Amino acid sequence: MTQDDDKRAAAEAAVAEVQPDMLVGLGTGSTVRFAIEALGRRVADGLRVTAVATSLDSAARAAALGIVVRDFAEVARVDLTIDGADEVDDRLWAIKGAGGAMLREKIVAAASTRMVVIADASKRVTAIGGVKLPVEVLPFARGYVTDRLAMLDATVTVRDGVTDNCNIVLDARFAAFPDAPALAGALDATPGVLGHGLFLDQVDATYVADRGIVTRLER
Ligand code: ABF
Repeated sequence: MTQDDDKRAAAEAAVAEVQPDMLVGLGTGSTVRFAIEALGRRVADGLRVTAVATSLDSAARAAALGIVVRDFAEVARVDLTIDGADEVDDRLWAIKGAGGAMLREKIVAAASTRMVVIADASKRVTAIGGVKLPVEVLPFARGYVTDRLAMLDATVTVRDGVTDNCNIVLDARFAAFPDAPALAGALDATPGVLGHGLFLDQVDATYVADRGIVTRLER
C-alpha cells in the first residue's frame, strides 16, 4: 500500500458523494488529481455533472477527461467541493496552499454547500502549524506584508513565480505557531494580503486514508 494508493482511496471515497446534476468544485494538487480521475470515470459511465476548478491545472485535467468545466466567474453556488490539504487536524482545521492555489480554493470553498478535504495519513496532525503558511500577496504590497509577517514572528520566504492570479506567495514559517483564529484575523485585516492557507471554518468533512483504511470525520 503506497502513499498514492491512500491518496486514491481518500479521493474515491469523496467522489462517491457526488450526485447527479451537482456542480462540483475541484481543488488542486496530487491528491485531487485522483479525485478528478475518479470523477472522470463516473462521467464516462454516464453521470451528469458540471464542475468548477480552483486552478488552471485542475481545469485542464478535468476537461481532458470529458468533465464540463464552467467559468467560476459565472457561478454563485457550488454543491460539493473536493480539495486537498498540507495539514489537517481533528478540529477540521487545515493549512493549504503548498500548491499556490489557496486564494481560489478559499473562494470556491466559501461558495460551496459542502467542502471535503481528502488526504493520505501524512497530512493528519494533532494540531496544524508544522508547515509553512502560504500567504498570497499583491506584488505591490510585498515589502509591507513581509514586515507585518515578521512582526508576527514569522520568517518569510518569497516563493518563485506567480499564482494563477498573477500575485506572489510569501511562505511564513513560525517558530511557535500562533493562535490560529487570531492569526487568520490579523492576516484577513492586512491590506495587500489577498488570501492565506488557514482554513478554519471551511472544511465540513475530511477523508483521510491510512494504509487503505479511509476515515471520515464530519464537523
Ligand atoms: C491543494 O494542493 C492545496 O491547498 C494543498 O496545498 C495541496 C495539496 O497537494 P497534494 O495533494 O499534492 O499534497 O489542495
